[in-house]
Amino acid sequence: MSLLMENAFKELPPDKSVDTKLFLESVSHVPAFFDCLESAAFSPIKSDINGNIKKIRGVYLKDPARYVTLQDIVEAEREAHGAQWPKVGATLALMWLKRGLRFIQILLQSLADGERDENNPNLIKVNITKAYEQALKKYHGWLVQKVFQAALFAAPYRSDFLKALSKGEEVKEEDCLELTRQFLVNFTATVDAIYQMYTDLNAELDYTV
Ligand code: 03F
Repeated sequence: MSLLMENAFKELPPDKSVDTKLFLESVSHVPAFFDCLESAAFSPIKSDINGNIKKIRGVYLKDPARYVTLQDIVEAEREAHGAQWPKVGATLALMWLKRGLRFIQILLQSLADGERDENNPNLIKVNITKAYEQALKKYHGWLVQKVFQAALFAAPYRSDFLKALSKGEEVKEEDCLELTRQFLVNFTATVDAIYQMYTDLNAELDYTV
C-alpha cells in the first residue's frame, strides 16, 4: 500500500493551518497515480491537477518565508489583486485543486466504507458518481458533465483500482482498505481545513466551466 502511505499527508497543528511546503510535497504525488491507471482518458485530469500544483508552487517559491501557510498566499493575493481576486493566481488554482482533492477523498471514503453496487460488485461507478456529484458537478456546465460521463467508461475495476493504490503489489483487499482509512484521516482534515479557509476568507466562487 505504498502509494498511499508513502504520500501520507501530515497531521495539522491545532490552529488547522496548512503548511505550504508540506502540502505541496504530499500533493505532488497525486498526479503520478493516474499513470498507474493506464488510461489516456485521465490525462486531462492529471494535467489540470498538475497545473494547479505548479501554480501554487510557483507563488510559494517566490518567497517561501512569506508564504509559510496556504492562507498566507491567499491573503497576500487578496491584498495584491483587488477586484480580480479571488479569480486569480494561486487562489484560483487552490480553489480548483481542493475540489479535485475533495473528489478523491469522497471516492476513497466511499470505497473504504464498502459502498458498492451489489449487481456489479467489481465496478466503482457508484463511488465515482457519488464523489462527482458532491465535489465537482455543480461547477461543471453540460459539456464537461458529458466529459465526465465519458470518463466513467474508462473507470477501472475496483480490484485494479485497489491494486493501483498498492502500486501493483498483491495486497489483500481488506488491508488495502484499512490503509486507505488511515490515509484518509490527515487527508480529510487537510481538505476540510482548506475548504474552511475559503469560507472564512469569502474566497469561494461558484461559476461553472
Ligand atoms: C476547471 C476544470 N477543472 C477543468 O476545466 C476540467 C477538467 C477535466 C474535468 C473532467 C471531469 C471528470 C472527473 C471525474 C473522472 C472520473 C475518474 C475516476 C478515476 C478513478 C480550472 O479548471 C483550473 O483548474 C484552474 O486552474 C483554472 O484557472 O476557470 C480555472 C479557470 O479552471 C476541474 O473541474 C477539476 C477536476 C479535478 C478532477 C479530479 C478527479 C480525480 C480523479 C481520480 C482520482 C483517483 C484517486 C487518486 C488517489 C491518489 C492518492 C494518492
